[in-house]
Amino acid sequence: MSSSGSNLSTKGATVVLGSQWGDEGKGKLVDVLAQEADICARCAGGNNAGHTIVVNDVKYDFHLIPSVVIHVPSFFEELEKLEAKVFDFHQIVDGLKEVELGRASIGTTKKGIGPAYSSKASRSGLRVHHLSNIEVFAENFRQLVTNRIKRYGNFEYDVEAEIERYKHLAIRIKPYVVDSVVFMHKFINLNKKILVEGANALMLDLDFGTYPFVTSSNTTVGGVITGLGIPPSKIDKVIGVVKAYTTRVGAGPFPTELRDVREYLQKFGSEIGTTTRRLRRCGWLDLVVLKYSTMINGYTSLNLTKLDVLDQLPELKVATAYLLDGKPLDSFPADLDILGKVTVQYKTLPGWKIDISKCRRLSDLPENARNYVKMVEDYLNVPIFVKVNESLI
Ligand code: 2SA
Ligand code: MG
Repeated sequence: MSSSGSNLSTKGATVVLGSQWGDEGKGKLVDVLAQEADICARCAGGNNAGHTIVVNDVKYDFHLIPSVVIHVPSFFEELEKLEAKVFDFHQIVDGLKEVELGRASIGTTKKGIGPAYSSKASRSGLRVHHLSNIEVFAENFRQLVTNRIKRYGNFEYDVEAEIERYKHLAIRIKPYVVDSVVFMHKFINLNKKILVEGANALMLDLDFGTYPFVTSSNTTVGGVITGLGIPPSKIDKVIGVVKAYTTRVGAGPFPTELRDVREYLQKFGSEIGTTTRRLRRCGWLDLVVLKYSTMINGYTSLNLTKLDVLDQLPELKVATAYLLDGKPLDSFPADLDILGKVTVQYKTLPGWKIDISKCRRLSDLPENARNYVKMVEDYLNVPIFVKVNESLI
């Protein structure tokens, strides 16, 4: 096991990605690594994401900073608390679409992410540079809303007031806007330490996640390239953040979800959504998910988080295979009907029943906790560094 892995590369970007269904603790790792970074960039997602960072007992919630699809008013709200392109109507449409889906709803954050990315994919979206010509912006904006009304019926929305609001926001946002391709390349060529933070996580990826129960962007390593305009050869390290158990917010398949440990994990792991305050669904660690995740993202190291949440459990289960008609599947199935039919095969490990929250080195951990870490590392064949509270060990 490597003792560190926290140093940022100067040979290319260091990327931090969520390896499960999100909320693995990317924000905490990024907070630690950012101290030595020259540049921090987000490459996907928007204000659906949520980070809780506690510094000296003060809790900060981050959603957009730094980000890709932007709800401009939230961006300023967040900046103000601390010191692109989602519009309010996208958020309204997100809610209407969920109602329309009824029992099949995705359980989105209702932050307008799906509708914003769908405007982008249908080539009718508005980009941050459109704000430099407010008349053209206004014309396109009216068209975009008209199209949505045609599709969803006449929802209540004051288009002209929104345009007026954007006239002011356009001036305020200007100093923060750069051409990200030029910006990133300048720092790449100077061999600066670049830290890239992915949003959400692999299993929520639009292409590789549990479609349609996914978000609308590429949350995998490909999203780093399309999101920032940097070539794959300029990514040097990919750190996958892995929670020592699994959680998921919203609807969709979750093979290792378990009722009997759910309350324990929700309580001791504070598993509540940062953006929507929904309780997160909880279950055992799933190595089938992590193997699939490692294949796609090619992690150079893993950061195992929240191991101390498992402290009081007498025994721990870890999913090692999905069986269909008694035979193990090759990988995580794309077909949710197949997924619905699998039986999960578990390995049971003894717990450690000791408070490890003060452990600072891997060698400080009790043997059973070290074995748990080692088992994950061996299964995935990727070096792990562990994080308990604030230190990397
Ligand atoms: P959306 O809003 O269209 O992106 O929702 C689609 C699915 O993606 C899930 N999703 C998330 N899952 C975990 N964490 C997220 N951020 C917040 C947090 C979530 C919250 O950090 O806790 O507060 O509820 C996040 N954002 C999107 C979402 O649940 C849908 O399954
Ligand atoms: Mg989160």
